[in-house]
Amino acid sequence: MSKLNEIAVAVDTGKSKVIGALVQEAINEGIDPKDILNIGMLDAMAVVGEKFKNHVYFVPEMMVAARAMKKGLEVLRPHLAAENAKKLGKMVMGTVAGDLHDIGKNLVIMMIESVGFEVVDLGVDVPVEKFLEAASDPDVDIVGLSTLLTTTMPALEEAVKALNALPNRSQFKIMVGGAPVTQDYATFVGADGYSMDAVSAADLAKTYVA
Ligand code: B1M
Repeated sequence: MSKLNEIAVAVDTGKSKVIGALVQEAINEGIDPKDILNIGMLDAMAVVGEKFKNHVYFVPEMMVAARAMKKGLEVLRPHLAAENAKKLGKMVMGTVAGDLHDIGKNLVIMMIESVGFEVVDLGVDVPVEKFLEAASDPDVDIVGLSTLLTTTMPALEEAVKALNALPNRSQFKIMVGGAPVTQDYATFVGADGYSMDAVSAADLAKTYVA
């Protein structure tokens, strides 16, 4: 079995104790960290989601897979190297109220930090008030909102509407993303931008401070 397959199996079966060593071995073998992320981990997580949808896996299996993914990311993080030493800008980001998913948000944060932003992580299940308070910091260039559940899309809409009503609205951009979010939906709720993944989120963030 290839190292990337071993990593994928470790995510799928929630092997959080061994995944860190596997990721390190893959790095030592010279495998591109982006392949470790995309092929080893993200593809495996998509399989976990499919199994959940098809009632092969249930919440406990999703939880152990998520824990393994996080452990693997801890080792991978420093290898998704910084492109920029100087600070490009400041972003605040959170997962909206009612939603506890944070792997995607954390990955977006990791990528945006890696291109030179300071990112303040507001966490998960973030109430509108917390987004508003964070956005009133005059140094903030971008407010990011993530959601993974169709049931929490209204919470995203509510938060974006409230952010749009802030008196300092012209000082920051609003970026949204997450599996159920689309460009059309982002436009509909009044966000400035949408990205479908962490790499394009970092590219988009750079355009806002260029
Ligand atoms: Co949940 N879950 N989950 N879950 N979970 C999904 C999202 C689901 C699609 C599974 C399925 O049915 N196939 C489904 C949602 C269905 C829907 O809404 N239509 C679902 C459900 C139903 C639930 C519960 C309701 C289950 C239950 O309790 N019955 C429950 C809800 C809890 C809550 O939030 N209130 C629940 C719970 C959980 C766990 C806690 C067990 C765990 C989360 C652990 C954690 O995050 N710490 C979990 C997991 C792991 C998943 C799946 C399997 C994987 C999510 C993930 O991490 N993906 C997921 C199925 C799937 O996605 N295939 C599923 C990898 C991650 C890197 O991708 O988050 O999409 P993603 O992020 C991407 C992009 O979306 C984008 O970039 C990221 C990186 O490329 N992106 C942005 C994200 N945010 C962005 C912001 C941006 C820009 C881009 O700008 C600001």
